[in-house]
Amino acid sequence: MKKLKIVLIILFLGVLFSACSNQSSNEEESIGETTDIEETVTPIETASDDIKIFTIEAVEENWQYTTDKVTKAWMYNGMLPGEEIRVNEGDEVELRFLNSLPVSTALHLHGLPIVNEMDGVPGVTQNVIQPGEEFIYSFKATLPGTYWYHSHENSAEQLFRGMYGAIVVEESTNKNHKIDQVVFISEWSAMVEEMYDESEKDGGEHGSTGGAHGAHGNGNGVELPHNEMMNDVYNTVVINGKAGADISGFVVKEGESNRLRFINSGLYTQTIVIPNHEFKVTHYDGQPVNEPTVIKNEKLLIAPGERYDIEIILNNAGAWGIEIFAEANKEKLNSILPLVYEGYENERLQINNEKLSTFDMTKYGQSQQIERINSVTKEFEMVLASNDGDETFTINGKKAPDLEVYEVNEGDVIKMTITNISGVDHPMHSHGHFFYVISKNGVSVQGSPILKDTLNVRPGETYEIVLIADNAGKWFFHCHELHHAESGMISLIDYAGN
Ligand SMILES: [Cu+2]
Repeated sequence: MKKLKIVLIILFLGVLFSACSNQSSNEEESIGETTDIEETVTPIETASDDIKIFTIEAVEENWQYTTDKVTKAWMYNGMLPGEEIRVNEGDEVELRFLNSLPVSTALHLHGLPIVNEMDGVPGVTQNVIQPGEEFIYSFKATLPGTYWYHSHENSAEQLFRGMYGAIVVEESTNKNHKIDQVVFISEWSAMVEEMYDESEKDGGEHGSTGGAHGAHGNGNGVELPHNEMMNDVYNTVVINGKAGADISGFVVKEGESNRLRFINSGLYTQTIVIPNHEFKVTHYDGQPVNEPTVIKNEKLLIAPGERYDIEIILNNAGAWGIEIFAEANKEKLNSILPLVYEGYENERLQINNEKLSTFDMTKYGQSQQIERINSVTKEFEMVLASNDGDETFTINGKKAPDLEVYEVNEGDVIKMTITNISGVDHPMHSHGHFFYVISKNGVSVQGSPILKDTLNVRPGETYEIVLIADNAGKWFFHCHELHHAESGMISLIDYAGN
């Protein structure tokens, strides 16, 4: 059985690798870039005292997921998740990045409003950072919120191996929560790790491990689609770098104010179940919800790349377990994050026992007029589809390197209609821009304005979004299921004159 699985994974990864190795070399060609990109970075010597400086080193070290599971990981500053970058609104920030890995990489600052040169996309906004090289990422922390940084090179593998960390920009007001913590959700698989290691031994030639593009075979002529292959190999939920009973939770007191910042850095849409407590969803992708109301008995879905900040009303003392699981693969991908009141530390964790519906952000919070989004100047379509039995994923029938390019002018107000006609979720992430979600399946948003940088478009769904083109450059708009991105599901927002 194991041998069969290995064969399957070779095919699986072969397809991914061949897709991703083709991608970065040809993207440049398709969008008119040369290999060498002129980089303007602040020299270290001129950094003033007013700048908050963080040193981030990408390293290969062992990481202990559980008391008995140690693996070789690629991490930022030897930690999983990587060292948290926590700054105040208005701070000037410098991330001095050093690549001490045996492979090339680059750092994407996910969600943060930044200039194009800091976006960390090799071949588009910067040259890839070779082993031993440094790069300085600088930004002004203008907009409070929950963000994250992660690799944008060979990203399905590099995130899998541990290359992600949080960036928290704290508000100047309303910041004194007793508990304010990031919860990263991800997945791990011994089989996938083994395959990545094998491919390195083969000389690191992605694409050499097998596959031509085509359906995944199981050796008996039976084809397995992408999502079934995924469910076959990913078997461990990782919460803040730990798995199973080693997941570390929260010890709380009744009435304590709290802010839990959930970030999905993995590949699956995950479900979060807050057990037998009321809670509020205060932020989508770091941006505040207008007048969030208290809810109960609702499960929250969080897709790859998304963030949700929540506040739990702590009034039900006991030892509780927050369930976090991937509905598409619950049998293997499930976990418990402890939420334990002081005095209940030795009790057995209880999970939710109430009936749940699914949180609907289109009807949550208080509505509010956003004038700017009414004067639309351009309209685009984004049709998300798959070919070859979910082997390759496309946008408007195109895939990277021959990607869909949305040409815009600075000042445009862009209405984009996004439709998913494939059979799997596509969490679509826009670099350098937030967008307003204005309707879902033809029904206007009823509740709070929804400002996001990552929107999960599920099979059969249609959303209208409005994006204000106020940040010139070349920006990816891609699926954050990174296998899908590597198989081609990437588009580009390209400003005239860039
Ligand atoms: Cu996708």
